[in-house]
Amino acid sequence: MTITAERSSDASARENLRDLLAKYHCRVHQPSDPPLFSREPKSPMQSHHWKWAELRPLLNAIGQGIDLNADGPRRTLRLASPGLESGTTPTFWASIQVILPGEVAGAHRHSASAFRFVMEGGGANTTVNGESYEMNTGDLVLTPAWAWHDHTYNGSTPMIWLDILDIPLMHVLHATFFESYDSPTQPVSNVPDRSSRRYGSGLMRPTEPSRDEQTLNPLLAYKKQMAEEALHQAEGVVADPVDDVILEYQNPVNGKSALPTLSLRLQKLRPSMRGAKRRNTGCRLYYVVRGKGVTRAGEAEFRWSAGDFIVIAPWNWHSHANLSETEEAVLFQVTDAPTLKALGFYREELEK
Ligand code: GTQ
Ligand code: FE2
Repeated sequence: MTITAERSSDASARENLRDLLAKYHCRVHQPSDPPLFSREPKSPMQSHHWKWAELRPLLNAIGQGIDLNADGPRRTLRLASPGLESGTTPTFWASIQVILPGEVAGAHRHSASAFRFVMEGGGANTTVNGESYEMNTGDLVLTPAWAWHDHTYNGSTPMIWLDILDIPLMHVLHATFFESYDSPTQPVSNVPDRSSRRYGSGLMRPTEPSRDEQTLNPLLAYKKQMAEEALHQAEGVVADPVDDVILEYQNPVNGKSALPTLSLRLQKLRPSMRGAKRRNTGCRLYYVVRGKGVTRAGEAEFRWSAGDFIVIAPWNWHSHANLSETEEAVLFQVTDAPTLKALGFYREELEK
């Protein structure tokens, strides 16, 4: 018997078994099924670049066109990467939230972890489990899984921030929980910035963290000034060959990533920096805080400047360069590396 004949008789045997097995909610692999494995990741997702000049008018359009009811969904512009059905990466979504003077984004909680990185404006407040944190450009505020949160804004011009949530991961694990609070805002406790007072120095911490503080990150807000100062101090010490000077916002109790699923980072590409190439499982999203540069990802070349976003698809070779000889470039980076590492799926390669 030839090999082709064997294959086709095996194929028809499999096909013939299909209905019998299906009756008992079982199946065998069919020749028409996609292969279980590939030699290396084959993601339908493509790396992508969103330019601030193109996002800005879209944000104005959703600001004018979409209502924000205090008990309804948020007013957000989602970054939907090419090749994915929805969302920015297989595990997390990036959206830009627009809030107008006087508005309230009402209180709720969900099993997805989230955070906000303020892109423009200031003076909004996010209340997280009764603690209230002011949001100004460059600040980071966490809303860990299942924390009540609402946003209020009393400023005079529209304010925008980056929202990241691990929604696709929550969906694929069928672990969605959501609850609305019974009024638009929650009461603020008499120590409104408790987590900052206990953990905000980044150097010292309470000798006896409570049980709750050890479960999820007990530090809810990271101020721009402290993060930038830390990054400045790190300059001139050993740098990353790809990302140059880079620091992670850490959980001060266990030294791990700020959220269990996501690592949040601030990095500086020094003037004229030309980085090495890397590829890794999982995705990286970059938001350009300031500066000008170029990122190469797979076959693509993205020339970026302040306000742009770049996402790197899984296992795409990527590298960065700062195009200025005098100005530094500062990027805020999010990666789902903690998810992949926790599950044994993390790999990376540096081009030699
Ligand atoms: O601000 O609570 O972009 O619940 C998506 C879901 C923001 C939020 C989003 C949310 C929020
Ligand atoms: Fe939310």
